[in-house]
Parts: sequence; structure tokens; C-alpha cells
Amino acid sequence: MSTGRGIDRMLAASAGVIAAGVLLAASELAALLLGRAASPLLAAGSFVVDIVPQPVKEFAVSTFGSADKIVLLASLAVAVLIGAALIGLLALARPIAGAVALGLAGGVATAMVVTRAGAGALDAIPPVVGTAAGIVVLLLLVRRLRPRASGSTRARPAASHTTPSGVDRRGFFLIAAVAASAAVIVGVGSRVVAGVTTSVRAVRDALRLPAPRSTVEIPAGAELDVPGITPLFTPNDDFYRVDTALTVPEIDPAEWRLVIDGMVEQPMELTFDDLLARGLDEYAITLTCVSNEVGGGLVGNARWLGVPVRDLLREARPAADADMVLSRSIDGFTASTPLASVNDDGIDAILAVAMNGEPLPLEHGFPVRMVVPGLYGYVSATKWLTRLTVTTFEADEAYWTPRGYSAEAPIKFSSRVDTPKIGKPVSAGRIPIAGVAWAQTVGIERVEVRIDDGDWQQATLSSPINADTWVQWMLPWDAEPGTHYLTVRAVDKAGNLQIEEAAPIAPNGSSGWQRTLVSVT
Ligand SMILES: Nc1nc2c(c(=O)[nH]1)N[C@H]1C(S)=C(S)[C@@H](COP(=O)(O)O)O[C@H]1N2
Ligand SMILES: [Mo]
Repeated sequence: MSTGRGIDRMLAASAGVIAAGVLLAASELAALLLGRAASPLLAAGSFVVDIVPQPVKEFAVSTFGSADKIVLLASLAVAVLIGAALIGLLALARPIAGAVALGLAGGVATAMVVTRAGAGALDAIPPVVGTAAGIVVLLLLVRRLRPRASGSTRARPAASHTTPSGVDRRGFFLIAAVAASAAVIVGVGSRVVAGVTTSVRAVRDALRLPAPRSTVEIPAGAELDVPGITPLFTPNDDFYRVDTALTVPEIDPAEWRLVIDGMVEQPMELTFDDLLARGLDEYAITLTCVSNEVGGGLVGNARWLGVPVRDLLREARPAADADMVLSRSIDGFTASTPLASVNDDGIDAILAVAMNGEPLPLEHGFPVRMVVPGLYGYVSATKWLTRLTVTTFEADEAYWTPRGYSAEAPIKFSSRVDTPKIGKPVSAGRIPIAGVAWAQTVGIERVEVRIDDGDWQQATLSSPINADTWVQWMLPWDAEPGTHYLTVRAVDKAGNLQIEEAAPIAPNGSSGWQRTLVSVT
């Protein structure tokens, strides 16, 4: 009977997998009925995102790029599959032990769900209900695979549908088929229904923002006419996205609240309409990620509609010894911004509601995010903003601070070559070398390019919109056949030369001059 037992083991493993599927599907259904967004798998994924050490996270981003979240979820799914199969095998040998193991797994999932930011005790119900359903299905299935003692009290039907060992495979297949299809239908169905009924995307599409009181004036010559150069404004669909959110938070503006609290004389709470009623102005600000390598693409420029944070803080009246604003996202992410940066009359730190002429895309923080010129995104640009807590750097720290990044991080100004493209040969003759350079809050004074070991040549700059946005630069080049090194560096309006020494992105941003190899044919 060894092959028969081998088959039963495989079936037991699949029983574990089906039970896990039932667990997940039943939690989705319970979450839908209760109006909760508790998906145990996503909660587990978010938990992993928060606990993995920084080098692993960097490895994931550099290896899988923006597919890192999909890779994470796929790996989790594989881990769940393996774990579920093992539980099935255990249940075949000892049903109670299998049930306990599944119960423990469900308990861990429940813990992950209820410890997510913004979760409450009610969020425990879906995974608990799901776990109970999974255990019932597991026991029903493995029972069919266990040989019965001859002294069984239950009458056995004629041997036609049981194997000689007394194993009821036909009953197993029947229950397995019903449970598996129910899990798929209920699980997928609940997700779809939840997606339709809570579609914040539709709310966003229908949202009409009031016209701004002022718009950014774009000077003549703000955009150079060079094929292959980065456009002056980055279209929303091309704008880089960096965050720790496994699924994009969906916040209905009608339910959005901003709490301003901490070391303030007058704590405040604002609705979305309260914020809009203050009047919107337009700002052009270039956003940069601390993870941007020299020459990299984690930088983008947009026109934002928003309200200055300083106006709100003026009403809240921060205490004299406060020195930080801890901004918090609905998903628990936090950023520590120096109070001085958001209070400074010369720095347009804003709460933004629109990006390039439309409400913020969900991925970029709908309905409200922060944008602060001159600071890396992780210390300033909180998306899905819900709270501003006035505090001190001594008393509080933000999401990335214990994970290897500086608590304060002004952007290191930099310059980048966009064309000729790296690794793409160009034909000999007169061609433009061009790119962008940024030094938010200060402005770019000049950009210089060196070809091979030649002299530094001054590039032509586009007319800057303001000091907070990047400028485009270009230099015509008589390219001769062969391979050539192009090096670019910038000087800011304060007279500082871009840092030559190469630095990694941690703890406070990369530095160095971009040097690219071009082959001319
Ligand atoms: N809620 C939330 N906001 C966040 C982050 C995040 O992980 N969660 N990441 C920050 C980082 S590191 C950057 S660089 C910017 C990126 O903004 P973008 O995705 O709109 O380009 O958002 C910031 N705001
Ligand atoms: Mo970032």
C-alpha cells in the first residue's frame, strides 16, 4: 500500500492548500460584509516590508525595480503554499495537531492584520472567521484520507467507493472540489465587489477642485528643444513612485481628516473642504528621492496645487521649543521635517491636492500629501497624509530613521545626462549633450560638461521657473568616431560646486559627478 499512502500524502498536502484558500476567501468575505479592508496576505506582506533589514530592501529594489512588491507578494504566496501543504501532511498523521497548526498560522495572520496602522479590534474578526472555516475544511478532508479502525462505530457503506485501506478518496475529491471552487469564487468575488463598492478611484475621477488663485508663470525659454531631453514637467504616469505601501491606500476625501496636534497651543482638525476653502495656489517643485543614484530617475518635476503648511501652523501656534513636524500617512508611514523648513516664509512647504492639473493620483498620495522644496521625499513628502504632529527630533523619530537613514536630509544638488542615452551608440557629427540639473531652494547657476579629459565647457541653461525646480541644460558637441567619456557637474546659485566624491544613497543621499561612456560610429 506504499503507493496508495504516497497518493494520500499528496492529497493531504493539497487538503492543506485548499484549507488555506478557504481561510483567505472566508476572511475576504467577512471583511467585505463588515466593511473592513483586512486581507491577511497583504497584512503579512506589509509586515514583511516593515521588518526586512534595509540592505535586503535595497537589494529587492535594485534587483526587481518597481516589480519588488509583486515579487514580495509572490514569494509570500509560495511560502503560504508550502506551509499549507506541510500543515496538510501533519493533519494526515495527527488531525488535531494539523488543526492547531492552522489555528496558529491564522493567529499570526490575525496579529499582522490588527497591528497594521489604523486597524482596530474589529479587524480581527475576518481572519478569525476565516481560520475557523479553514480548520473545518481541513478536518473534513483529512478524515477521508485516514484509514478507519475496523471497530468504527459509524456504519460503513459498501466497499464500492472506498479503497481497500478504508480510505474514502471519492468523498475527499467531492469535498475538495466544492471547497476549492467555493474558495476561488468567494475570494475573487469578494475582492471584485469590494473594489466596485469602495472605488475611491471613481470618486477621484469625479472630483472637481476649485480653480487656483494663482498659477506658476512659465518664462520664455523654460523648455529647451532637444530630442531625448527630460520634459520640463514630468507627466503623472511617468513620475517615479517610491513608498512602502503594498496596496495603494484608498481614502475618500469626504472622510479625510487632517489632525494637527502635539506641541501646539491650538490643536486642529480639518476636513478636505476646510483645506480647499483656504484657497489653492500653484507651486512648481521638483521632488527627489534619497534613493536616487547619481544619474538616476528617482526625481520628477510637477506643478502642485496646495496650501502652505506654515499658514496652518500659524493658527495652531507651535511651542517655542518644538523643532520638528512629524507627518503621518494613513498607512503608518511617518516623515520628520524640521519645523524651520515648514515655517520659513521663503520655503513653499505645502499640503498638495493636485499634481499637474489633476487631483493627486492615488499612487501619489490622494487626497492630500506634503511637498517640501529642498528635502528628500522620505523626510518631507508624506503621501495619504492624515496627521501633523509638532514635536522634537529628540522625542520622536520617523519611519526611516531607525532603518539607517538620517533624521534630517536636505537634497544634495545634482546634474544628470539624458541624451545621448547610455549604451546607445550615436552617429558622428554635431549632436546635443543635454539633461537636467536641480538645486531646490537655491537654484542652478551653471552646468559644465567635460568630454574625455578636455576642458570643462559651460552648457546653455533653460530659463528657470524658480529655484525649486530643475533646469534643463545642453551643450552642442562635434562627436568624433570612437568611445568618449562625458562628465557633468553643476554649480548652484550659492557658488557651491556639486560634490565630486561618490557617496552611496544611505544614510542621506548619493553624491558624485555622473560620468557616462558614449560610443560614436
Ligand atoms: N505614505 C508614504 N508617503 C511617502 C513615502 C511612503 O513610503 N509612504 N515615501 C516617501 C518617499 S521616500 C518619496 S521619495 C516620495 C515619493 O513620492 P512619489 O511616489 O509621489 O514620487 O514620497 C514620500 N512619501
Ligand atoms: Mo524617497
